[in-house]
Amino acid sequence: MRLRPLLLSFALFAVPTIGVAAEASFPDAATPVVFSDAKAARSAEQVKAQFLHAWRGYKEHAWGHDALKPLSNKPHDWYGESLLMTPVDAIDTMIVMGLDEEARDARELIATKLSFDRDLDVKHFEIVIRLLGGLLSGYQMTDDKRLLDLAEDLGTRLLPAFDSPTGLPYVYVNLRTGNAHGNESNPAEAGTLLLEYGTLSKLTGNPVFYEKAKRALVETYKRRSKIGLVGERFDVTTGEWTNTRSHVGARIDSYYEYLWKCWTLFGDEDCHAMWKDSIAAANRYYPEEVEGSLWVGHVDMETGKRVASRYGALDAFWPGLLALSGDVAQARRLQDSSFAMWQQWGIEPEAYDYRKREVTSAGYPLRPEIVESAWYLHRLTGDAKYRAMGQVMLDDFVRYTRTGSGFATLKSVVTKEKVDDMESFVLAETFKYFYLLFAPPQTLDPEKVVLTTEAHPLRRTWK
Ligand code: DMJ
Repeated sequence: MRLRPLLLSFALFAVPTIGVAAEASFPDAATPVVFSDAKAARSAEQVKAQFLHAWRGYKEHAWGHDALKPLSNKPHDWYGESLLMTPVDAIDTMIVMGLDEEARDARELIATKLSFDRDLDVKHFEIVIRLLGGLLSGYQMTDDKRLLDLAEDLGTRLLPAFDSPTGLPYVYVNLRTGNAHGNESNPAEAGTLLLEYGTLSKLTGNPVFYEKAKRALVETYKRRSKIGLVGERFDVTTGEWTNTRSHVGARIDSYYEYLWKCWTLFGDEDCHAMWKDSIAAANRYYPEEVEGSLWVGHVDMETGKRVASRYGALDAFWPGLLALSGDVAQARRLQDSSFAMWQQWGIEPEAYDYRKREVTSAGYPLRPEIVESAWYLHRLTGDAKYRAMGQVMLDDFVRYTRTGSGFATLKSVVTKEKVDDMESFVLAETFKYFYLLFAPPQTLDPEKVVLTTEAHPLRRTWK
C-alpha cells in the first residue's frame, strides 16, 4: 500500500485515460470494453444537460429554499427556514462543469441571502458536510471572501456541538444559542468532520476547528475493539457503544474515508497511523466471497463474527476508497459486485442480501457512491470499462428518476415508484461524479484536491 502525503500519493493519477477509437460496448465479458474519447465528450455533455435540468427546476420552483420537491414542484426547507442547502451544495459542481452564469447566480444568492443567525436546531453532521464543505470549496474556487466569512461564522456557531463529556459531538446544535443535544451518534457523524473544520482552521488561522474535529475522530478511533473494529452507534456522553455491528455502510462509512483523506490533505501522521490500523482490521473481517464474487458485509465489532450478508448503495463507496488508498485489485472486484447489484433491477437498492440476492431495503435516494467508485477506478486504471459502466448507470438513472423539473428518489427500485424528494447531494455529488467520469482528466486534478464525503473539492493552499 502506498502511504505518502497528498502531492506524492496522487502521482498515480498520471495514468492516461485510454483513447480508443470505437464507441462504447458494454457489458460483455468476452469483448474488451472500448469507450472513445468522442463518446466520453458526448456523455459529459449529457450529464451537464441533466444537471441543468435539475438546477433550472430548482430555480423555477424553489429559488431561495433548501430544496425542490421534484414531483409537486414545490419548495422544501429542512427546518422551516431556508439555509440554501441546494445552491451551497451545488455551486462547485457548476464551476467544475464550466457553468459560469449559473455559478454566479448561486454565489450572489448565497452571499446576499444566507444567514446563520437563526434559532434552529440543525443536524451537525449534515450541515458540516453540505454547507461548511460547500462554502469552503466555493471560496477556494472563486476567491470570494464572503463565502469564507460565512464558513467561519457557521463553524463558530457549530462548535458547541463538541462540548460533550467525551468530545464526541452531539447530533444537534442550535445555530443561535449553541444549545446542543442528541446523545446517540455514530462513527460517521463524529469522524467525518476534519476535512471541513481542518480546512477552516488552515484558511482562517484559528486552530480551534481542527482541534475539536480531530479530537472527535481520535475519540472514535480510541473506542475500537480489541480486534480493531468500530461499531454502529455510541452515546456521546458516556462514550459507550450502543450497537456493536461493524461494516462500511450507513453510520460508519465516511469515518474510514476521512482517516485516509485527513492524511492526504493535511499530512497528519496520526490520521495515517489510525488509517493503517483500521484498514488492516477492515480487510481482515469485512470481505466475504460468495460464488466467485467479493462483497463486504456486517460483522460483530468484538468477535469479528459475521452477522449479515448485507451490502447496499452506501457501501458502494468502498471500492473507490480502496482504489484511492492503493488496493486496486480488491477495488475492481468489489466494483463488479456493486454493478451486478445495480443491474439486477437497473438501479441499486439501499440494502441488499448478497447471499440471497434479495433486496432488504428497496429505496434509492439518488445516491452517488457507486459512480464515485467508478470515477476513481477509471482515473487510477485507465480502464474504459468504468466509463461504460457509468454510461449504463447514467441512462438508467435518467430513465427511472427524471421528472418534469428534476430527479426523484425512488421508493422502490423494484417498482420504480417515485417519491417527492430530491436530495441536494444529487447536485453536489451524483452529477459531479458522473461528469468527472466522462470529462477530460484535467477537469479536476486529484494531485491538487481532495474530495470531501459530499464531493466538495478542497485544496491544500497552506504550508
Ligand atoms: C452524502 O450526503 C454523503 O456522501 C454522506 O457521506 C453519505 N451519504 C450521502 C450520499 O449518499
